[in-house]
Amino acid sequence: MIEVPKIRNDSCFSFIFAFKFNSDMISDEIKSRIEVLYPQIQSVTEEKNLRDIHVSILGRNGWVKSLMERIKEIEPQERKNYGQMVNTIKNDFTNLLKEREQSLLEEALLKESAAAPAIDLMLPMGQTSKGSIHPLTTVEQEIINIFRGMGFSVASGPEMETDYYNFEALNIPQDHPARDMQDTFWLENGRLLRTHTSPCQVRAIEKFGAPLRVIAPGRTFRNESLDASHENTFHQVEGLMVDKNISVSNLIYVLKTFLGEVFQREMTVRLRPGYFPFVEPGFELDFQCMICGGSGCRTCGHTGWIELVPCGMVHRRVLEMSGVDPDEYTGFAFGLGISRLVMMKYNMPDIRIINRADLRELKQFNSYL
Ligand code: FA5
Repeated sequence: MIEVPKIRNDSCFSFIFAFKFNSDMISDEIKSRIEVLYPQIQSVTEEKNLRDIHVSILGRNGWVKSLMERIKEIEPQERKNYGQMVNTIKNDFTNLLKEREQSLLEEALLKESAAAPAIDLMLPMGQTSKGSIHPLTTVEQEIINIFRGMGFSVASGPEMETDYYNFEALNIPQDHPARDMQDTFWLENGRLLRTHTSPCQVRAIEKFGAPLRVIAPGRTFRNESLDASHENTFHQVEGLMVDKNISVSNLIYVLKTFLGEVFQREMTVRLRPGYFPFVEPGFELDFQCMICGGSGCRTCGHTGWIELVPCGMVHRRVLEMSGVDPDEYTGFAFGLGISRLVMMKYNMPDIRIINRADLRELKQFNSYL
């Protein structure tokens, strides 16, 4: 037997050395190859060199493969032993190479962390910026909470609408001059970007019937020239209440309660006539200017009133077209511009700040969150 001093105790290589073949030439050759390879693997320091050794032993044209091919040179009665031995060599070298690879990796990591500058865990943290909720989202959520408290559910509708829901079903037929009240983005597929949230009224009545109390907040789009109070993409919230005996008093009560909650004070409101084909009568609800208390100032254009919510009693044709009997049910609807409400609540000088998403601008309004 050959003495192999460096072979580990737990290695199966010792088992190999116990083999005796009739072909001494082969067994001696195997043993001396192991004697060379084993210390070579143990002492390799470069990952690349280890990979080369791996290929030379276990690769497609490696040593183990050539050992397999030599089985024909072995006496038939010894072939089983020989095959077993070649398998053992294969498994042992596979494990040995894997272990060495792992220890090289650990050595490299240790070297890397020793070279890296030490981290002082006691150093104070640098300035980190905390995210916050967009003012528009805050106001929209506030609106939802207030109306939920009054028994309203939240509905929605698609931003890409059909002519039918955006106009026809709201009593605005083709060629009706009211179509020009809202400059529309028409799409190539014949649809349009909804110009208001009022289509949600129709969709909600069709879906849920009467009685009904819903609000529908969402994005709306108009092909308008932009200025400090006009955006082409802005948010509205539609409100709708349909039931027996609903009157203008219910409308005033709900909107007055809503505004009182939003501005956290008793609000003085008034209704002026307003024209919208889907309500009859139609109104503009104004509230008394909070800056001057109604005596007139720059904010309210010296009128003492600020225009806020277009609204009215749902037109009987709209109820009819949506499948509700207007002799049995009546209702009110309103369409509030949320983006304008955000401006007022946060004292925002320009509506375009809302969509521009410039943190330097938006940060000014975080203190309200
Ligand atoms: C409407 O859109 C109606 N659908 C509202 C309505 C609903 C009336 C139900 C009756 C019953 P109007 O075009 O006035 O109405 O728009 C409603 C609100 O949206 C305005 O008061 C304003 O606050 C806001 N708004 C309108 N255009 C713009 C714009 N370009 N940028 C920002 N806000 C706008």
